[in-house]
Amino acid sequence: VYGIEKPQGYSVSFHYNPLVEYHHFGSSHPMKPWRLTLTKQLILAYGLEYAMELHEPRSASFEELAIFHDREYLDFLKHITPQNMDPEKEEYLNFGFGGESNDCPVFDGLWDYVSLYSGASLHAANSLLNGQSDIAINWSGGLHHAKKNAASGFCYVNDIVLAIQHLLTQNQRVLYIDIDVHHGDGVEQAFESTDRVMTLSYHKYGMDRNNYPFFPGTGNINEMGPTDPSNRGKGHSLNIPLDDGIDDDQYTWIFKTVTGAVVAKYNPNAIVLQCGADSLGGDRLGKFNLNIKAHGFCVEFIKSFNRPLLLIGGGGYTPRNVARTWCHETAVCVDAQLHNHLPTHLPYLQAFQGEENGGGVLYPDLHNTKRHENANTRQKLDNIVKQALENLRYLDG
Ligand code: ZLV
Ligand code: CA
Ligand code: ZN
Repeated sequence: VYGIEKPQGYSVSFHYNPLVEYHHFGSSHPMKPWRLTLTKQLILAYGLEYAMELHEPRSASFEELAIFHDREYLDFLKHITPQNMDPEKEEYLNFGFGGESNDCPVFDGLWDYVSLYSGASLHAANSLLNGQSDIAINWSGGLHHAKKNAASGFCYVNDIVLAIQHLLTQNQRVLYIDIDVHHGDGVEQAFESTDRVMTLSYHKYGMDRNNYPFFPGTGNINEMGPTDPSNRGKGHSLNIPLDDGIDDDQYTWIFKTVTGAVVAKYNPNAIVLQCGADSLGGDRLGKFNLNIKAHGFCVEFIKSFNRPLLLIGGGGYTPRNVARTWCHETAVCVDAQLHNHLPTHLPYLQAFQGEENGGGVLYPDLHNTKRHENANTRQKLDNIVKQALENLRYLDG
């Protein structure tokens, strides 16, 4: 704005098609694409659009999605509607729909929705590939549970796998890091047989009071992918199982210790960071106790490695805190500091007011909202780190 020189710092691109906001999973479903409207409004109200390049990507095509997904599954996704669906049909269950919880409902515009968020991740990856940006952001993506032939956990198409596949066309090694409170099982599984992708997920792991496993039930410390020594993917998945109520200090410590060791050892050419905001305190589904700045620390830390970086969204079920977090993380990318007091001209300002802990601010204290007792002890975390560093030795071959 103030002259013709290229500004210092990183060039950041923001990939977002607003059509994605108009899709609804159903009124009682926790996934609210509307959180993306709030995120975008907050980013605009703080003026962050002047510090990055905005892109409105087109939808991904059937052929682009077929690079990872089975065609029969995509055919099903493309044609299923609430009117023509038949829950009795076997393919419906086989493709991950229905079931008692109905995590993955059929809703109007499903195909448009999946191709929009996937198109944005592909476009963001492309912008890294052609050198247009150093950091590319798609808050509408990050749907890490989708399998090549099945929907799972609110995820129908795996935009992360597609974006990584695209990055692999010009990068020898891609590191995937996942700070969503759930295990990034779909991405892990997709690349279990290659050494060109390493996956690292931090998540809640364990049983609840009624002895049900926290979704998806995988991701213990000893799950490192295939163990067959002839498998190239051996040791290229690392899982960090955490317990309820983990706090800022514990999380940032374990994140920096383990992630730092992984980056040093694997030396990736590009990094993909899934920033699921359900790891915050007060999330409707999550069990952790993180504040926004601790979550954002993960972005700062990854950014400091100076590798092409793709930032994508993911879970996040308390929409106002999702918006706050992703706005803060957008600011981290462009090196901006934001005022705690929300801009007064913010549309939907009401959505951020009248909260117990700090309505009207960007950084409320989330520690005491829907409090989860901290079940993580120093000793347990030390052991996890020890085991994780030991697991990394498998990378030596
Ligand atoms: O954030 O909660 O626990 C990326 C992501 O990682 C389950 N599904 C399934 C397996 C048996 N249970 C059903 C239990 C339902 C409990 C009530 C809900 C209420 C309405 C709709 C969905 C849920 C729900 N479902 C809460 N947790 C689940 C998980 C799936 C979590 C996906 C996380 C997605 C976007
Ligand atoms: Ca995770
Ligand atoms: Zn999640």
